[in-house]
Amino acid sequence: MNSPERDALYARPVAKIADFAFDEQVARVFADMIQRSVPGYETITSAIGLLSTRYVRPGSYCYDLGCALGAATLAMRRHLKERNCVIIAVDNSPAMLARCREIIQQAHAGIPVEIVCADIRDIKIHNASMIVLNFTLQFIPPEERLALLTKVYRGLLAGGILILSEKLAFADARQQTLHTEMHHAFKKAHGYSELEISQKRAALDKVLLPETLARHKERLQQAGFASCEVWFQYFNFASLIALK
Ligand code: GEK
Repeated sequence: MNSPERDALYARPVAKIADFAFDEQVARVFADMIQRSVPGYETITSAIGLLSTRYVRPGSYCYDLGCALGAATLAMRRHLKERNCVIIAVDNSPAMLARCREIIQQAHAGIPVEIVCADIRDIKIHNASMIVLNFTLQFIPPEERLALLTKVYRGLLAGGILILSEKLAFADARQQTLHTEMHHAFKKAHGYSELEISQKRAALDKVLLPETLARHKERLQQAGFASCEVWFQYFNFASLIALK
């Protein structure tokens, strides 16, 4: 991949901040934005590749739900050479998917990738040995999350894996403040200004709805998952492994 365009979308004062949307201008800078905004993003993405080697079964599907530019898809594909399986990468943003398509085509050929423009709440999921929700569930209205995770659970083969990565909220006010401020410190350390941080935060306020780790674990259990564990956390960003 060429080096990504630098994210400066919120660098200038904006009179009225609109809700964040995955449009063409976000798609252009997304690769840079997510690396500088999500602590541990690269570690999580590369671990998704490692996990795929262990979990993906021949003749099955891997789903990358909310694939954005396809980082998790590419990580899995790099590790799944010559395994008889297909990756299904789904996103409902045409702008993100147009770039995703280019990136996947430029990458070295490997197992087939089907790129699907759809809402992940509407697709069928079946015969899956691995499903990835890498920072996507947080954009689904909370009251619709259980139905989605139940569909994910049902679509997985026995012994299959879900990787669920999310921004977290904290029940304890001091922890919430600490993690929020440390996340902002992370963003500052990666070159974002106070103005960029506060304007982006306002844009995401009604769009990205984080929940507590306890709530996620409870819901995964309700959806049917036999076990789930956090395998990675960096401030208020965590990734869980749930097993069927
Ligand atoms: C990565 N997983 O780089 N249906 C389909 N896609 C959706 C929906 C929906 N209902 N809601 C949001 N999206 C990626 C990063 S980004 C995370 C995922 C972030 C898509 C949305 O269009 C965007 O591409 C993605 O979910 C979230 O590993 O921006 O924090």
